Amino acid sequence: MDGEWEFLYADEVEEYVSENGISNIDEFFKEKLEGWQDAEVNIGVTGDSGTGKSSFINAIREVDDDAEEAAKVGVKETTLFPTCYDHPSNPKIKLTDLPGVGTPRLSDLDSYCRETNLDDYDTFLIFSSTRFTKKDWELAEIILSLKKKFFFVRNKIDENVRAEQRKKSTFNETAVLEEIRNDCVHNLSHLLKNMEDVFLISNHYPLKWDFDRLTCAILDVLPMRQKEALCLSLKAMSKHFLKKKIELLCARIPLVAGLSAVSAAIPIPGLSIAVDIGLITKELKLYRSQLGIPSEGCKKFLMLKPATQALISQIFQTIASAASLFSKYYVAETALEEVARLLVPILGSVIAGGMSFTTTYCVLKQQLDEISEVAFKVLEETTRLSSEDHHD
Ligand SMILES: Nc1nc2c(ncn2[C@@H]2O[C@H](COP(=O)(O)OP(=O)(O)OP(=O)(O)O)[C@@H](O)[C@H]2O)c(=O)[nH]1
Ligand SMILES: [Mg+2]
Repeated sequence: MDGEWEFLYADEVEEYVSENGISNIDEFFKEKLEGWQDAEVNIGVTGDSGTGKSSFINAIREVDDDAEEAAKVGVKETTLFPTCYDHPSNPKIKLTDLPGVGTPRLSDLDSYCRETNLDDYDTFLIFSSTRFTKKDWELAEIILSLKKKFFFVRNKIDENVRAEQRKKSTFNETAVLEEIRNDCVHNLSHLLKNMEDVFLISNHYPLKWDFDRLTCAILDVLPMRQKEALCLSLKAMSKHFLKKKIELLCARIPLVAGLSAVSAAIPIPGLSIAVDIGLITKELKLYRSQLGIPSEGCKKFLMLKPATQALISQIFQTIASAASLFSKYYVAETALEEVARLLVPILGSVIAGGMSFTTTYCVLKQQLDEISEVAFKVLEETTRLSSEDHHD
């Protein structure tokens, strides 16, 4: 676990409880849980003409280059004016296809910055498919002066790897990548500190090289609200990204348990507690969709191994009867101690000390663990199948 997301908005919750006690805390929890849906993220994609900016936007939006809603891709200069594209799963995630820095119409940086309104973006990706140019690093310096982050992206790595494969009988992919990385870092030495600060990607193979590391790095530079928005809007295509999602969902648990306990409606048979089952069911459904667990019977589901399909069916049954999770639930003393030690100081003894909170907290944590385990299996199987497809 990163540590960073262990308890989402812990400081703000603590401040709220110390100032207001639990008065209207349900509204406060709700805002903290749902607010990410209103957060806008604007990513500016820039770099020389033909480096693959538009193709990247299509890849991250998971649309084919020839789809109607795709950014136009071509061998001749195609992006002449800034064009904004919404992410299909969340229109508040915006990727702007910026014209290349060196295009004749905007050949000097001043007119480029004027036309592109750099202030509008949260972060920038600067693309190259060969060597980064003087204009690229001059633009990076301007972005830095605006106190914004940028990422250097060296695209079309598939072409380099393929060319090298043809040339040498002793082909060594790692050496090719290192050579390219070294060259970029050397070229941008005054702007880059580490070899990892440049991202080697191919839009045509988003599962390979640094494509995933790049999406995770973008997440890491965004403020929490936007980080949540982007993390919960992009599909997890790698174990690393899936882990990021799990960490975020886990960090929501104290908020969900708190809200469920204070707006408790349904007493659980056999237990002297009341929880909001509707809220818990909603959170379990969020785990399922966020972690890529397919619906029973759909195409993706049918491609999976029978054992994985059985685990998925079990998840659906559990979600459909969330209340039953509680009636058979026993909260171990160690869990009680953990909640008391870690969460009472933040949430206050009335919420965190209550049985409803602790039980809901433990149930959600256990369910998240179980669904996560299945999610890793699903990802592994679908990734293997799609790479087999590629080689056919
Ligand atoms: N092999 C390979 N080709 C790519 C990759 N990304 C883009 N291309 C190709 O490179 C060409 C230019 O891609 P675009 O996405 O249109 O480039 P752009 O940076 O948007 O170009 P402008 O709009 O002119 O600034 C197209 O033929 C793409 O198919 C990649 O990762 N690998
Ligand atoms: Mg373009």
